[in-house]
Amino acid sequence: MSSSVQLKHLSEELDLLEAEAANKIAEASDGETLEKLRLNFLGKKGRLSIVLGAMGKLPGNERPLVGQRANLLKSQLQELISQRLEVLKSQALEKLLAQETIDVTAPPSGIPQGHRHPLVTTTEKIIDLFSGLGYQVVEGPELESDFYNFEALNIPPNHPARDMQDTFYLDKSFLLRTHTSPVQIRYLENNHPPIRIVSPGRVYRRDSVDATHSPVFHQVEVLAIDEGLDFSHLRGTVMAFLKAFFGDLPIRFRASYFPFTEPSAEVDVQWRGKWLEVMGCGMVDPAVLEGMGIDPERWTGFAAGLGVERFCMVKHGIDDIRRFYTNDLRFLEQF
Ligand code: 2NL
Repeated sequence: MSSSVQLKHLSEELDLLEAEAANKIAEASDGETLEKLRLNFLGKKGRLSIVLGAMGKLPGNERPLVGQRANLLKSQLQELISQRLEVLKSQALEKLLAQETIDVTAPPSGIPQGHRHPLVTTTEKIIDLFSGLGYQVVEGPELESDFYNFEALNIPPNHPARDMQDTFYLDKSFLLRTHTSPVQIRYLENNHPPIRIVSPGRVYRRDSVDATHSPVFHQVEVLAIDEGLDFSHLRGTVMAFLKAFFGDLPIRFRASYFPFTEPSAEVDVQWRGKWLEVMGCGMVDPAVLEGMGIDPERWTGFAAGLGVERFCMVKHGIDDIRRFYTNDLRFLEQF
């Protein structure tokens, strides 16, 4: 009787062990916990070993029953543990993959994206059109000497542009350039014709601020010097350029005067029924060429200058030059 009680006792113990182990293995959330469970149930001093040890006290004919059951349980638990380990491994991998996923269809972050200022895009557009005609872009200093800004351009000593009222002087000899022509004079010092250059940049004049004036503004100047250039080349270049920039608007040339060109002209485009002046131009005065050591009997040149702000205002119907400098996003975001 006592042996059957023991047999029953051991069988119950194995039932308990099976239920408990299966539960705990299923609940194990990592490899470390699983290894502890393995030692606890299947290790040398584990609970299954204890049952197997107690088996020795059973009568010989009952031992195989418990032994088979215990061995079966052992391999079942081993199988459960290794299955659980596989599940945990693949869960960890899934988690890692999910973290590394880049959702290319996700909506943008909402961080505002800036863009170029209208004066920059206008300057680039103008430069691109002349680059396409083979002109090289040349830049130079904003701080200039009287020689490059005035003297080399045939601007006489008593000319109003030289007045303290019109030009920002740093001292007797240095000033803030009033146009980008000095860039072209510097280029002529180091390069021989034929020449095709375009010079963009910031220029300074002592104007009071109003809707059409700013003491700092932007200019692009164009200069071509070659054999046989005449006013028709100037006119053809300016017409093609204005058509490419503004579209097919009526264009007219008006005789004008600049100290550095002869003859000179101002150019207007017609927009909404009004003639608007957009640039000045002319044939380079022989005195300017001669001053740069270029023989005016052999070489002739044409030049043109324009204000970037004015170009942009005419093109987009902007009423006030100050819009470009006050950084109002309601204005800037329209471009
Ligand atoms: C205007 C007029 C002009 C030039 C600029 C130039 C440069 C050299 C020699 C001769 Cl190196 N001329 N530049 C010529 C005619 C007009 O600008 O209304 N600018 C806003």
